[in-house]
Amino acid sequence: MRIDIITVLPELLKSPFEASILKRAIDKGLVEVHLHQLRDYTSNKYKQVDDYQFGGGAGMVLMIEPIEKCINGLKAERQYDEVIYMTPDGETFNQRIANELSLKGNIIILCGHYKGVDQRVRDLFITKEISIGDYVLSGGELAAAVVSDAIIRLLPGVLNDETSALTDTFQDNLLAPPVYTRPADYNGYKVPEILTTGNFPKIEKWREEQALKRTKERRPDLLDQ
Ligand code: 6GU
Repeated sequence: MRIDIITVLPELLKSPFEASILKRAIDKGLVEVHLHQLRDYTSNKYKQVDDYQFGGGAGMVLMIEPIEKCINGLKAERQYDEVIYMTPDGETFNQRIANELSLKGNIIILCGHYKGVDQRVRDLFITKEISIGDYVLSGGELAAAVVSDAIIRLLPGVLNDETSALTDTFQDNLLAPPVYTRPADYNGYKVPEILTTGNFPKIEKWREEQALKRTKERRPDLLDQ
């Protein structure tokens, strides 16, 4: 898989891909992540990427020209399955969308900024619009990092048995059960006894019950889906 991210703030997106699971996935060649500075695609000498909106109103809007140049330059090199625009008015991101996107080959992610992008960019180039929740961020960069992380960890070979995605919260629309590690007794606070018995069928049953209980208490909406 290859992810191309278009942004005016590539430095905000560097570090998430330089540590832990995402770094290992890149080092193993399971995914390529390329950051593109939108200003490099401007034709004016001030490298201006935004302008005032027609009709008046506060806030700058990203212009179509550099975005078109960047997207079309990428499309000339390879096929893309999806051109995603990160925006608070997009579809709310969830594990189902992460699962779907992890099956794609190459994707472009465009990060919005200021008041967003010229609507014609959305009409002409964008195939999917994603928000990461009902709150407003300064730009789409951190949201793009969130979406990329959720996708990359699902790619075959990225996680091992210890970090397996199969037992994640949200797989099967259930929250994950509680987990414990040593010591079994910490100043009188004990680990549930069942977990120390070695009776794996019973442990598995306990975990399923706990997952269901936790989901009922915290996220009953998931059980309706
Ligand atoms: Cl994708 N962008 C911005 N600017 N704010 C957001 C968001 C995206 N998702 C939630 N809030």
